[in-house]
Amino acid sequence: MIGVSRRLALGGGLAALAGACAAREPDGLASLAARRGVRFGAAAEPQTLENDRAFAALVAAECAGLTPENHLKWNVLRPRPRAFDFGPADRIMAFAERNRLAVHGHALLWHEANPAWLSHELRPVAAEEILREHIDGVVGRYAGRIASWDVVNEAVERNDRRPDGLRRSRWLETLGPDYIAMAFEAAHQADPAAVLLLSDYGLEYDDERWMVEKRGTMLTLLAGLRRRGVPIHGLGIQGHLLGDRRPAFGRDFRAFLGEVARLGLEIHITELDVNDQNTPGDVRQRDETVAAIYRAFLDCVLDEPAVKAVTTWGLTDRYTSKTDMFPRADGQPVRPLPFDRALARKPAWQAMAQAFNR
Ligand code: 9MR
Repeated sequence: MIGVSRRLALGGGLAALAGACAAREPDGLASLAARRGVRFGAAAEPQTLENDRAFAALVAAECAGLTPENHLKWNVLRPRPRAFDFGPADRIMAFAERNRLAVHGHALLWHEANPAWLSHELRPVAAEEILREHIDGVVGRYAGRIASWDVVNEAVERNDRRPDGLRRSRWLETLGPDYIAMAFEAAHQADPAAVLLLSDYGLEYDDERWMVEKRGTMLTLLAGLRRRGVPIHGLGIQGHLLGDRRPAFGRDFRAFLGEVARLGLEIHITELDVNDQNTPGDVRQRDETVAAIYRAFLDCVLDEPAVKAVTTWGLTDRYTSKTDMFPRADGQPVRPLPFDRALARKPAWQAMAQAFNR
């Protein structure tokens, strides 16, 4: 006779095999995306998931993935040197595990959201040790539980005018360009199964000169890392789209995705949203504009089989960092995401669903 715990374990195993989850909506974005081999997820914070039950249920119904929006960043994890505060990250992990959401870790190295002590302590003699201690501590703690990581975020900045196009961050200044390879190696050692990404913004539009150039820089960087055998598995394209310009995701962006795939890399869309700070029209018109941008973008990226994940930066207009970062001049609330503030599906949701169904 099989004992209760054994039966539960078997049941859980079968459900996991089928990719099933009781709370997941059969016609939700995660289910639609899964049919074409793409994981749909969203970024969120532990406090909103814990304090807003309707929102938490929506995340469980519509998502298969979850990105902690802020709580794996240095300023949260590392308030003091040599100490880690995993409290908030553990809480969001617990939510993800209860709801069988694959977690995407964001981000191991970034030039923003760092504690003040880091720039004082980052000297050439200590920097490599600090980097390894952090990555080993964080990736090691969640090994086997965090499916993929933004290992280095926003490493390219052409305005910094280096011939290699790399951003002049504290990491680069103290360790040189090899800090990138070092970070990937440390992450791979701490969790050999995790999918490791280099992630960036400003790669999407065909008609923005600086983005055209940035795509070139990115390809050179990725090809170099692959050639050297650095354990990098994918490119994260943030996908912060603009609600006041033509959705020019055409031949060039599509070709770029193909080039990345030819390097043997996965592509994840890691922070998708549409900034409607300057989108003209009433709410209905703005929603249609935003929806058309989601649709054009997803039609382009889903055409590339290397695209394995699509994550929106938030899920509902109720909780979006765009509210503070890009408020509208007319005082109207921003509407960058697929669900409105009442948690109802918007035209952007329909556009995403159609793109996944196409
Ligand atoms: O949405 C995030 C916001 O709540 C934080 O205050 C901010 C600084 O940590 O970071 C925002 O997320 C950014 C992400 O980490 C990296 N890409 C740009 C995102 C902002 O749109």
